[in-house]
Amino acid sequence: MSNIGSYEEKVKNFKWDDCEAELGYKKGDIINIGEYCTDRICRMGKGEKPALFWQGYTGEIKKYTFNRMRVLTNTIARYLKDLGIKEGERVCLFLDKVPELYFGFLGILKMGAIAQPLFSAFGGESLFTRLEDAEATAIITQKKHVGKVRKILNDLPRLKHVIIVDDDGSKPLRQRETAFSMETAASVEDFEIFPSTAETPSVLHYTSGTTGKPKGAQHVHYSLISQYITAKYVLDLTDEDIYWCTADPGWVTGTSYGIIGPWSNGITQCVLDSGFRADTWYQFIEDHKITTWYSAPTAIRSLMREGKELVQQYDLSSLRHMCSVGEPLNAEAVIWSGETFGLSFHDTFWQTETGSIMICNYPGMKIKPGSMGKPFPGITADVVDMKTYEPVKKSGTVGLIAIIPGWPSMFRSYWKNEEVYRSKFRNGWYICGDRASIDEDGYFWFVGRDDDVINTGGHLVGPFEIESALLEHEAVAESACVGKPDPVNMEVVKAFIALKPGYKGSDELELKIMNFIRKKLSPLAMPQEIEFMDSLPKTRSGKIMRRLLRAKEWGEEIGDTSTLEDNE
Ligand code: 6R9
Repeated sequence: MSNIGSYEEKVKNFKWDDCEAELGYKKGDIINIGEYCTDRICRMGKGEKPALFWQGYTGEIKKYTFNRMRVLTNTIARYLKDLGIKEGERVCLFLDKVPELYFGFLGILKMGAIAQPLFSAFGGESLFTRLEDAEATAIITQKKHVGKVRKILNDLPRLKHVIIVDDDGSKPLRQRETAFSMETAASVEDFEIFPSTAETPSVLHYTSGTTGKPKGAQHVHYSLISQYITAKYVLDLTDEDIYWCTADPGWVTGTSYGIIGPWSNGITQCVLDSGFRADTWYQFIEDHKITTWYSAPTAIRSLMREGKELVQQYDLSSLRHMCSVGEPLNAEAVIWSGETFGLSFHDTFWQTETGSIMICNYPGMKIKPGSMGKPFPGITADVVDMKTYEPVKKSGTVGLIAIIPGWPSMFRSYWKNEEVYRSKFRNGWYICGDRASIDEDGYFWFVGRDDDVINTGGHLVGPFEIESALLEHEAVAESACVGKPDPVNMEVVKAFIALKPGYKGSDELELKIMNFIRKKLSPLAMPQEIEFMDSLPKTRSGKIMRRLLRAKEWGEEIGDTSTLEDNE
């Protein structure tokens, strides 16, 4: 029997108050995610239960119990407090998937600051934009990444502390740098946890939009209620499970379901700090006897490419439940996983902004391969007309995915960008910015994004950020970036570029520009293909017609081009 039992029954009887009661929380109480994920689990008698099995890329393994995690998160919290970091200040985590990332996250929350997790693969410019916007006062990083911080430090006067977690003393520290090792620092048994309440800010996750800089979706400690209950009902986590979330905490999946959801449920989880390799992944599942697995379509498609034969070389019989998030999960992937593992991946849909799973497939509920499933109990989701924002009502009609605001983990603002935040709410709905339809059985079917954001392997990249960076290259006069279909990543970035006079397009220049973006932004933002053009198609008002370029890549109808500049 699954945790959720009958989906229909749960929808009928669901109350957020019951979830609060399950967590021993009453309105107005102190609620601190750091405390709930560590101290509370220990108080429940699970102090000696493993919280984390961590495996590094060299094969090194570290194990931590809930009690050890409680003490280490205290130790980090105390260190940050002693440095002078105050409640509400932003502390950035810029680390590989090392234990310090996970415990640092909870330590920051325990002392009342706001955690800002960023991918360690980010280059200087991506890092700078987000640190500057968040006005972070401290960054926690590793030796191997500190070089990127050093380069931008002079332009970040507010960033007072650069904390290096693995400094070996071999080289002198530079300005604002401090060395801290959670393992060798004096253990802090008792820490006075910051008395956060429901609306106290907790996490600031950056996400890309079509225009402007990336936006910081701001969450609060009360998000715990949603993250706890969705981890229980959707991931179906139980006390005996060994859970693996493959996501990096630089992405919201890696915090909501790689930290808060599982640990607030007192679940043992595994972390593999290495890149994707099918054989390493299967070995990891076999070695740790992983039972529940949360991954993404891009990884699943990569596994499919490696074939069934590889799967048969491993004992994966421990697996009992598998979920996916980040992009549409193709029907073929659902069917393949059923045939290959004897279990189907359950698609889940949500966003950085929603903080927790909104629409998904539940254990025990019939899966329609290719469908995102149904709204989580307690969530009212619908598809609304693109102009009137009224529910489309008729099954099969495509519109915008919309949700009634008010669930616990809804973002509370975009950092310093109230206007864009407000623009996301229409006619009493939160508008996700995705298109879908609902069938006669109430299942949601994803159609596509309603904007120009590129979804590459589950990661959203904003065309604007890449185009801005491209303009900094000496040869580039103008550019437009769109998503181009890709069998594994769903989309990859393709850049159309008009060069400055005196430059000629060549393979060499293409490579140079690609590398320029990889270093400045990240490997994900790097265009996989560049097409040089004499000029870019524009509207009469001078806006680059990305839609036209995108349609070309997807072999779609071009649609209305009546406003095209050259189309008189
Ligand atoms: C958790 C996360 C959100 C956007 C979302 C949509 C796409 C996510 C999906 C999906 C189809 C799914 N997306 N899950 N599309 N089917 N199951 O991914 O957050 O990085 O903010 O991305 O990703 O376009 O709006 P985030």
